[in-house]
Amino acid sequence: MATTRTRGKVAVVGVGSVGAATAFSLMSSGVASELVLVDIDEEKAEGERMDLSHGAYFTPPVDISTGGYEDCWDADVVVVTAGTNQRPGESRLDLLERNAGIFEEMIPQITEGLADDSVLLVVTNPVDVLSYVSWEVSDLPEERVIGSGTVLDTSRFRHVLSRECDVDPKNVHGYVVGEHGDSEVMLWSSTNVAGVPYETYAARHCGGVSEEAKEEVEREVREAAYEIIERKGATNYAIALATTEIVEAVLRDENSILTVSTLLGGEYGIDDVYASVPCVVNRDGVRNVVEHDLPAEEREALEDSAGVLAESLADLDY
Ligand code: 6V0
Repeated sequence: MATTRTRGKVAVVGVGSVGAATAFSLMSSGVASELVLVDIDEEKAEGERMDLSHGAYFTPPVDISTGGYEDCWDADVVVVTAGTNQRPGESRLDLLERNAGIFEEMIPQITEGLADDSVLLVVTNPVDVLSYVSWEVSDLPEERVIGSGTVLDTSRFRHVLSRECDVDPKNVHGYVVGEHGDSEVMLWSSTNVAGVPYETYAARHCGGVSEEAKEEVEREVREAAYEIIERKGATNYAIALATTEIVEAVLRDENSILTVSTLLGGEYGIDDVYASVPCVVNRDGVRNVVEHDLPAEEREALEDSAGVLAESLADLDY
């Protein structure tokens, strides 16, 4: 049964460029009735609080404060964007050791007093590995530890295809799965425009799609973050909107299907890694994984991607 509470308290831990944009998005969308901003740089958190508060006149009512990890304990959702970000030319997995150390110290302090129905949403990269680390060091049930995963990449994929076909991205259905990173997999076999298989739609309405064109789409999606970081030093707006979408799915008990990163236990032949696959997301976190019958090529690519993540976990001795 759907809950009646549709707004709630959201804690944002790490209010750098991603955390601040996320707080702004959560506030503008009206999904959060209470926002608490937590950062080791307390002055930065306070500056963001002041700036956001001055816009409260224009948004649905929201109570914004700053605090410490203990102020996350009664939040409905704790969004973690704390850590260091990707430097130009650096892969997400290069960030691994730096951010894993931060998480091992920080997450237990966030979760030691966390309410039984709170959901922990990890955004910091490498998001799949850090979601696993968070789950391991927190003692939370797996369904309540979610990574933002490839929700952003799925949105990028739909955006690129919608541009190619000149249709609203909302009418393009296709998923990016696996690692949020270089080995991610675009599920072309199930991609469609308004229910029409993508290749059929493209052949009928936009001059067809060649294998080279598909590779170009994949390259654009996969390298989007590098291209943006090269130009502005970080990515923040689209991930903030993607994070808001996930928080909404939780707070509004939506049962939305989103490619969040979740602990796989045999689904798609993958076990004991966090990776993104389509999941039903609601007030309890991940309700269930949606299993596609993948063609061999996509299944193998997804298994390879999970293998990359398993190797990273092994490097960290998890
Ligand atoms: P940033 O601007 O450096 O902000 C990070 C913030 O975290 C800073 O304000 C720090 O003071 C703070 N911080 C560091 N350690 C702690 C701690 N222990 N407790 C509380 N706060 C702390 O980085 P930015 O906001 O650009 O990126 C944050 C993370 O998001 C990085 O790991 C990015 O790689 C990642 N992204 C993830 C995406 C995804 O799709 N999952 C997309 C974009 C960025």
